[in-house]
Amino acid sequence: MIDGKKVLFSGMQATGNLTLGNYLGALKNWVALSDEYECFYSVVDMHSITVRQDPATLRKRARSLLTLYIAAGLDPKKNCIYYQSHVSAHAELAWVLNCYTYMGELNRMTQFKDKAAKHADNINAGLFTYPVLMAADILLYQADVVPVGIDQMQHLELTRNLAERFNNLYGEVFTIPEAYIGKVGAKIMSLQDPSKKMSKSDENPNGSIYLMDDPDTIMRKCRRAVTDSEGCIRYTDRQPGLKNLIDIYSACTGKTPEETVREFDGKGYGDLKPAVGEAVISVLKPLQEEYARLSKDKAYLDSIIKENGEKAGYYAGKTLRKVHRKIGFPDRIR
Ligand code: ATP
Ligand code: LTN
Repeated sequence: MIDGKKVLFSGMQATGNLTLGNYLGALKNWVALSDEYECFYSVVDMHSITVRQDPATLRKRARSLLTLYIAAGLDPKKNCIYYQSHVSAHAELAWVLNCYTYMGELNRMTQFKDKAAKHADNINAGLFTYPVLMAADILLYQADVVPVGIDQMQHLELTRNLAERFNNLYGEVFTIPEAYIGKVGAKIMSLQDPSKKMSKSDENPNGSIYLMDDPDTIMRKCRRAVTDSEGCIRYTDRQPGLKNLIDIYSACTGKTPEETVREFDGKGYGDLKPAVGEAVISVLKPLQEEYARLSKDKAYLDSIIKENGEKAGYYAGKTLRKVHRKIGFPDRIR
């Protein structure tokens, strides 16, 4: 609890350009929850280097992601929006937690297996212990709730297990966090292959709608989305491409999938696809405009980065000191 409010933590990696999946699965929920909780939203740049990055690009993308958080509607005066690498307690707690995590637990992580297969030439120890750093992120702020897409559930389970293991050994040190998965949009699939999630690191740019895509591009990608030959608008796992389009439309318009199916009753894919395009455009247009405006205001962004980095450091430091005391590290001499 901070000032009588429950705490929320979440983060995104500064790798690649954000997709509509990132927005509907995560960012949109962040905004919806931001009044109710005391929120920490991190640009997790330390996670990004588990895959090789070009330094100049990483720096640019990290700033762009932080700007997008604000452009999407998070008020940086109320929400702590900051760079993970500016708060050294993340690395310090991750080290401690590494010593309480079993190899077997990390071996089971499906994201590790996927990423290791994708980057076979660079299966580094950081990629393997990635979930431990994520646990440190969450536990440092004593977060009650963590809004993520479904793909992150396994990491969140590990975080809970680590927190419980630690508390069993040392008393009530960490709050046990809960995942928050949005009802619609928790897993947006690729427009070209509806068996795969829409991903910012997909090689096929037609599979993903990027948050910065212009209206023509969005329309073209929606019209070309892979569907099926049944031709009838239903919401079923047998028609995964169509189901995904219904999910996107519903998430963008605030309707339920059932309402969407009713709206398109008797109509065909040729009606639905451009409607999905329009719905996406109307969600992304204000976000893009705000992003363009904010990006020009260097002094404002710099002040946010400084103030929020310090605020995060304050809360993270409190937890880290408690952990150090519990595990038997000597007190600092003041
Ligand atoms: P990458 O493709 O590089 O692994 P990513 O697109 O999966 O990245 P992350 O930075 O790992 O993006 O995820 C940021 C947040 O967006 C997470 O909460 C994740 O669950 C959510 N997310 C990512 N892709 C989707 C998707 N297709 N549908 C819903 N949520 C998603
Ligand atoms: N692993 C997450 C990003 C992430 C995160 C976190 C999400 C790092 N630390 C803490 C929620 C809470 C991902 O790949 N999407």
